[in-house]
Amino acid sequence: MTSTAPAGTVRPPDEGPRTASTAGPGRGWYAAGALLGAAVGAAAGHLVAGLVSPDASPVLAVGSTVVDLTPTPVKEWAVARFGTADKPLLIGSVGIVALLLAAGCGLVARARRSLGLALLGALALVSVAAAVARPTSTGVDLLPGLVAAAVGVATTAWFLGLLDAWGDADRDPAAGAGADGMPFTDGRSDRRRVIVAAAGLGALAATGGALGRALSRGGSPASVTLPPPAVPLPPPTAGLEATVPGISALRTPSSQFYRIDTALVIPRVDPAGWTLTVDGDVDRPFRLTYDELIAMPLVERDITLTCVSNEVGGPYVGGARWLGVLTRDLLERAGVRPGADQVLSHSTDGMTISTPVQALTDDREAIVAVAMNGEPLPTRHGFPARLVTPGLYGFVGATKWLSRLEATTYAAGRAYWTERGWATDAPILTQSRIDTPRDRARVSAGDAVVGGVAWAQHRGIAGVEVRVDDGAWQEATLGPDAGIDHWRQWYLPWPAAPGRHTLTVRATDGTGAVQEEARTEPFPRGATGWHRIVVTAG
Ligand SMILES: Nc1nc2c(c(=O)[nH]1)N[C@H]1C(S)=C(S)[C@@H](COP(=O)(O)O)O[C@H]1N2
Ligand SMILES: [Mo]
Repeated sequence: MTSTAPAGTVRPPDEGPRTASTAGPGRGWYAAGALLGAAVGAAAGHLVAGLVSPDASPVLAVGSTVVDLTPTPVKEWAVARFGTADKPLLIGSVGIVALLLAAGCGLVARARRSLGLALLGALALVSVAAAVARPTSTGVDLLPGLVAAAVGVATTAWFLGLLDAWGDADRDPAAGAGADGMPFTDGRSDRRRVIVAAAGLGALAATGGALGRALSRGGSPASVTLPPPAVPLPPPTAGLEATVPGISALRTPSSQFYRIDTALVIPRVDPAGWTLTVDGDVDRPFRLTYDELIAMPLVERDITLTCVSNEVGGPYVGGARWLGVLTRDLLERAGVRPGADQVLSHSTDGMTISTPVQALTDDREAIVAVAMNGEPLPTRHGFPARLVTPGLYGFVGATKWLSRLEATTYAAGRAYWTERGWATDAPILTQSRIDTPRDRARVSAGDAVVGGVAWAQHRGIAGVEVRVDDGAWQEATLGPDAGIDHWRQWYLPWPAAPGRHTLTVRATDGTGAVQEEARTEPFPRGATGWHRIVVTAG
């Protein structure tokens, strides 16, 4: 259409190079053209997804499928190596691979136009398949990928048409001259047109992508007001952090709280449309709105969460004060039938987590939490509601963006992580960590202090001991007690002699059991072993 050569022009037989520029656009231009077309298509898909279904965005849908298909050891490695940065890295890698494949389609299209464009379309359809295969998908999830395919192929076809025109003009300077009145342009104006078009497509892709991102943001924690607790705890006591520099705070600020989940885009759930369903093997299934949930009696609980993937000495543990409704109240209201032994909890993003009925109804007082550290749950920690089960690792008791509690049996339904080989029953193992000094730190000889945290949720910490080199175990001083479901700070003054020292810590839980010494990997039921660091005093 924008070609300067009339439609249907028959190219002259190859007359061989006439001037240096007779080659027209090189292969790189065709690769770049398809890459740009694909980027514009992906941006269009992202934009449509932002309007109708954020998770169905082409790149994100493929990314989520990659996460789900990744073997457990690789996932563990990624979490250990990159922490929360594993998400942007994954999205980036999926995007780069997709763009490289698109560039390849451009090279094919240079020689065989329809084949190249068909391959590009097929590439986009992979994202449609990924979006539809998501556990939470609905018919509307087809749309973003289809739009991406159509826009991507059409844009690429148009751009490659411009390249053809440039090539034709280079081969037949007269045609180029006719267009802008300058003889012997060798397709220079076509070249200019191509460059402007490329820049335009780049800008279009960036704007569409950004707009789609803005659109996927929904309800926010700032929009809700919570009633005071019916069963409040005494105001939080001060921890050791004021007196022992470098020790973990007794209560982890929400902004510093670890985050572990499979969500590429943090689900943004509008509390106005959200409901919590309690059903399955129950006598009286019911559904609550957000307002109905927070109108139930709210209790305050100090609970430390721990991820099963946490290595000895690792960071995936944090303590907070939560506000929520007892799961016991919810399950009693529904009337769980005698045969049910598992509650399968579902999240708005399709996660399933399985928790023993026992743990959700006994005196440990698990809750459906709506607030953390005195504020509505942050979006990344599960707004508007999440499960918090004292004593169980997060993957079996801490469902974020909770939407449903389904009473069932372990025999009847398997949860996400169970499918991937993790333990079905995973109580948190006793652990202790040295926060200060840091591993490999230099400390001044003389009056040093060793300090850290220890946890054995729902058994409590009875004592912590520290050993310097091969010396005797020394009893550390424990910090304030925030209950058996919370971690405990500890410290030990240490008159450090000059030189290199190994410091080891171990805890004893409330039942009198000493923390296991033998080192094991986190998979499949949590790491055991004593935390040990090396420091130099001088
Ligand atoms: N919806 C959803 N909930 C989830 C997960 C998830 O991937 N998706 N991960 C679980 C795991 S493995 C842990 S350790 C905790 C972490 O909670 P946090 O991110 O608030 O610290 O959330 C749990 N709840
Ligand atoms: Mo976890």
